[in-house]
This record gives sequence, C-alpha cells and structure tokens, in this order.
Amino acid sequence: MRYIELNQEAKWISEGVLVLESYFAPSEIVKIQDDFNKLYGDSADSLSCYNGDHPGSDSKPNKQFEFIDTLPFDASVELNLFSLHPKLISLSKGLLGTDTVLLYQSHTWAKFSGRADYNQGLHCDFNNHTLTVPSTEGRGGSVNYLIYLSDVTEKDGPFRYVSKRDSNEILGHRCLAAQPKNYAALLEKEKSVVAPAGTVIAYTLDTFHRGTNLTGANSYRYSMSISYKSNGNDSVGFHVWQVTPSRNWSSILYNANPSQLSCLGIPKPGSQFWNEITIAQTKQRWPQWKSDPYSDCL
Ligand SMILES: O=C(O)CCC(=O)C(=O)O
Ligand SMILES: [Fe+2]
Repeated sequence: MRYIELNQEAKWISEGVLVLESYFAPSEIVKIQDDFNKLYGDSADSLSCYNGDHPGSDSKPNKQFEFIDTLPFDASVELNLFSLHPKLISLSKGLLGTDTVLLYQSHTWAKFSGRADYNQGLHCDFNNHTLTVPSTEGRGGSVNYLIYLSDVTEKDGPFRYVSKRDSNEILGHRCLAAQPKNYAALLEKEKSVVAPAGTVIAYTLDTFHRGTNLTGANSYRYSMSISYKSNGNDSVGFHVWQVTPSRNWSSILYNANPSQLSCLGIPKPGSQFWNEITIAQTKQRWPQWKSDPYSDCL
C-alpha cells in the first residue's frame, strides 16, 4: 500500500524535510487548540508553572522549554490521541517505508513572545534521540514532526531549516555540525516555515534546522513535537511510555484502536503475546479496554 505520493517521497529523501501545509483541517484541530488554550492560555502571564527543562534531557534548565508537557496530557481524549492520529500513522509509514511504526516522542509546546530567547543555532536533532548518530541507511528509520497548532507568521517564531541538498553542498555529504567558517553560508540557505495551524513539518535527524524568536508584541506559538520510528529501530528513542504508569493512560487505552495502541508497543491482535491469560489480566488492569479485537484472533 502506498501511503504518500511519489513526489513527496522523492522530496523527503533528497531534502530531508517535507512541509505539509494544512495537513490537518481546522475541524481536525479545533479541540486540540481548545486544550492548548486551557493548558497554556495565549499569554505566559496566565501561567505559573516553571519547569524549564527539556523533558528527558540532562541539559541545564532552559526557559525556552518552559511550557512543554509529555504524553499522556492532562487534557481531552482528542489531544491524547492526536500524536496517534491515523493520518500521522500513515504518513509515518510512508516516510519510513514500512508498515510497522512506533511513536517514540510526543510533546506539547507553547512559546510566548518576550518570555524566553527561542533563537537557536542551526542543529541536527540526534543527540537526545540516539547515543550514536543518525543512520545513513535508506530513510534513516525515524521521523521528527513539528506540528503547528496556531497560525505561524514570520513574527510567531517560525521553524527554519536548510534542505539536505543545500547543507550537503555547503558542508559536504553527511556533516552533522556546521563550522564557523560555513555557518553564514548555511544560514543564507535557510527557509522559514510560515504556515497555518494544522501544518506538519516532517524532518530527519540529520537535517539542519532551528527555532526562532517570537517578535510580535503578543505572539504565541502552539506546537507539538512528535517522533516516529520503524519498529525494530532500537538505537533511537526518547520516552519510555511505561515509566509513568500512574499518569492518566486510561483515556488512551480506552479510546485508541489496536493500530494506534500498537504504535505505543502494545502487540497487535493476532500477536503471540495475546492469549486468554494476557487478555484477562490486561482487562483487569484496564477494565474498559476494548479486548474484542484481541480475543477474536485467538
Ligand atoms: O520549535 C522549533 O521551531 C524548533 C525547535 C528545535 O529545533 C529544538 O528544540 O530542537
Ligand atoms: Fe531541533
């Protein structure tokens, strides 16, 4: 089955970035935006929490990561299922070129003008996704998404990137860090993603990109950072979902379908893992989990 168009596939492989403008229609994100409003408001003044650390990271607290939350969210079922949206799963299958994909990162992120310095240097996102380096094989086995959940103009801190074609030309093939001598040339090639809410930016772990400052007087930017990988790609990871069993996983467990649950590592119906014992005990743990598709395959 083909999940993405051939021209999208070619662009993804040659450029390392695919921008899908308005991939989610306004009606598909209205509830998500409502949740962002409840979680973060449209100005940092309404918020009191200060976390300031990139979840899962050992870097020093950094204010640009202040308003980040990790799945599962203290929010609606819709937001909790958004990173498992069937359209995102099939896009991931297309980009990764495989039928079995895993969700390995899911964050909400709100930024507010004047609240922090969101300007980043051009970088590749691999050092907190793998202990080695991005794979050179085929499509690299993982995809990062930045999904805009508010309209992003040039004043709202747009994501900027340099296509792999351009960075390869400037830095040489497969360079993962720019040097002062070629940084200006790289910056000259960067493209800004000015796009409406619902836009999906897919990028590889070896693509140069950066966050930028919000320069509007009262700007805010809502986004989600989501990553998928091919099943079996053990060298890449970010969250270990089961490390937070006391958080509210039930809205996901009770509402996601088997295909969505499989992206969290829950074996699909028909898998050897499932038998009368494992189904009954999983049902005890999650009483409203819909076990029929699993029992039907025994
Ligand atoms: O938020 C953005 O536009 C990009 C952020 C980013 O690249 C990062 O934090 O690694
Ligand atoms: Fe990044």
